[in-house]
Amino acid sequence: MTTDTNNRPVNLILLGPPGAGKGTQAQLLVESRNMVQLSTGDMLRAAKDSGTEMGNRVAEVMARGELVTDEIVIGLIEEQLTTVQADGFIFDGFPRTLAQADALGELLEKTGMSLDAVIEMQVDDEVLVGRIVGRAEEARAAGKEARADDNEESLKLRLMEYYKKTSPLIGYYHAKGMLQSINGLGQIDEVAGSIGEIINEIAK
Ligand code: B4P
Repeated sequence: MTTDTNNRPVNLILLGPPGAGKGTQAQLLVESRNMVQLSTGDMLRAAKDSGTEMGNRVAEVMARGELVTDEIVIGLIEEQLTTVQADGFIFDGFPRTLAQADALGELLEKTGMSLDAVIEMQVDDEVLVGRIVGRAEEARAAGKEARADDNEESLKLRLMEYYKKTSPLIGYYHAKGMLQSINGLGQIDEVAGSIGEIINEIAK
């Protein structure tokens, strides 16, 4: 992967179904480009682990594979955007609904930032199931607890939620001229290469 940290900061959204590799690629961008990852999934899991009232409320919703309310996730992102300075943000798993997308647009405007690209990671459903079930098996083999939503039953609902509530964002961002779709089926470094090319082009 080509990296260049001297270029201007880039703010991007990683969009795709559960298991598309959004978190995996966001982590690589943090390491290679010093960008800041804003993962609503990680924030919600942290809230769950902290045992706060909000954490307890979201834990059950997430375990079932449903989306947490817009109000909660927009609040989490607003808190980060108004307190964290970064050489580019990666929105990982946010927005997931049209209301979240509108809220992000308003927040970016309010904080004087702009969105450079929305990268849609395309992966077939059968591959997604294999990856998620594989992650749960790996966790158990290592003596750890698997994620509560990494099972076939929750995944079915996560995929239904994605197609119903999140996939409309593809048309939303396409209409704004921001959508870039990539093949998310390759090896992790191949997918990272595709994302790197898009960022290098924007940051020129
Ligand atoms: P997230 O934490 O965002 O997780 P995800 O969509 O399931 O996975 P991701 O695409 O990041 O896949 P990953 O890299 O981990 O969401 C979890 C839940 O939180 C949601 O269901 C919802 O309840 C809640 N939530 C989060 N954001 C929300 C929002 N904005 N609004 C409402 N609710 C929200 O990869 C998965 C596996 O595949 C890993 O094991 C990885 O190693 C493997 N993998 C990745 N890329 C690969 C590749 N190229 N080849 C082979 N394996 C690969």
